[in-house]
Amino acid sequence: MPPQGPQTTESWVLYETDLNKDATPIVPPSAEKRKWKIVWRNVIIFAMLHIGGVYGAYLFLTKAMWATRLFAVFLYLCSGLGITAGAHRLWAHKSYKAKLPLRILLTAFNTIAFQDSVLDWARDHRMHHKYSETDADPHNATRGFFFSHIGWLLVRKHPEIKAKGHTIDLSDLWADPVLRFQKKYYLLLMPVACFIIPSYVPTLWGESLWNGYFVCAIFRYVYVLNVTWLVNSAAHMFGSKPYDKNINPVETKSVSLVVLGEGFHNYHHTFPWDYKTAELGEYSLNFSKLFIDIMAKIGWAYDLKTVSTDVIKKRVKRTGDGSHKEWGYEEIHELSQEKINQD
Ligand code: ST9
Ligand code: ZN
Ligand code: ZN
Repeated sequence: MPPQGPQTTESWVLYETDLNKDATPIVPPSAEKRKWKIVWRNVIIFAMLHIGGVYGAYLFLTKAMWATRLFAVFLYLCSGLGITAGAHRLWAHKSYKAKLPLRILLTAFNTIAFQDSVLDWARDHRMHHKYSETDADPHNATRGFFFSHIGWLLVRKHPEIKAKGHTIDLSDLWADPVLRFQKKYYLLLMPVACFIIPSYVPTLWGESLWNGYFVCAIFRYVYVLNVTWLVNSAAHMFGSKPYDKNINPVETKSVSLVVLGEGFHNYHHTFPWDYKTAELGEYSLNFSKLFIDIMAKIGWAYDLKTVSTDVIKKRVKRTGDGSHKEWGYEEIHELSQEKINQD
């Protein structure tokens, strides 16, 4: 039986330190009910964006020129890397370092993605890791799929987020002039990068501005938002836990493919400093790793952090759920068989 108790950050921290690793997996308790302060402006904007996104998907599949379709995919990859290789792995987790040209490139890509400035994104994400599955986690997945996917952007934040926010140190990010520039001019840069340029460029090869807008701006934007949100929702719910059975995040290959390698979420929450955000980081399922490796080859990325096989193996055996393909049930079974034979 998982322990029951009021859902506060403190109580969950207590459970964590009290973990008996051999006992039934201890999952974070569900959040207590709360009174929502709905932000209707966001509800209306996101509803309209999604209607426009569905129409854009229809144009993408049926009417857009091939060059326009390819450009939309190109923008998906660029803006996706601005989140994965940029806001997430470089800035929120400092899992590698980047020279100025790469920081400028990733900030530009990140602005195309319009998920708010890197400084704001990284602040919420550091909270998500530090206070995972509690009210101080902006997209607390114990509130269910809808809340962790999009709902958290439709309501005022929980007071715990603002109360505990001061425990997050962002001085390393504020020290970067590129990020300060993005934050200062965000309301000018974002519309140009996310909507105006993506809509205009396809007219250069004869596409209509209408198709350019709905396919390369709206559909592409809504698509990237939704696949990103899947990491907060699906990747905290449906999958296996080979590295740590005591947390909610899971491994999900299908999500990983569309989020450029960010679906190995049980691994990522266990070893958040690994630049691969996955144990193996095969390129086919981890386009972001391919990108960072190429950047490292040309000298723009350096000090790539990772985790040794030995540390991973020990952790898998200590806290994994047995589903690890090399050190899972069979190896655990063999070890216990050996022990029985010795006794
Ligand atoms: C978007 C973000 O979609 C998506 C993030 C997803 C993260 C996924 C992570 C998964 C791993 C990576 C996988 C990547 C995969 C990518 C694949 C790509 C192919 N700490 O926020 P406010 C304080 S954005 C400390 O307004 P409200 C602070 O004082 C979409 N303090 O709260 C703040 O003032 P300031 C586009 C904090 O009023 C003040 O509170 N953007 C913290 O409750 C007010 O903050 C939108 O649609 C903190 N963490 O409003 C905008 N947070 O900022 C949506 C707050 O001046 N957001 N404070 O310092 C909003 O409209 C509002 O934030 C709200 C809450 C209505 C949701
Ligand atoms: Zn993370
Ligand atoms: Zn997570």
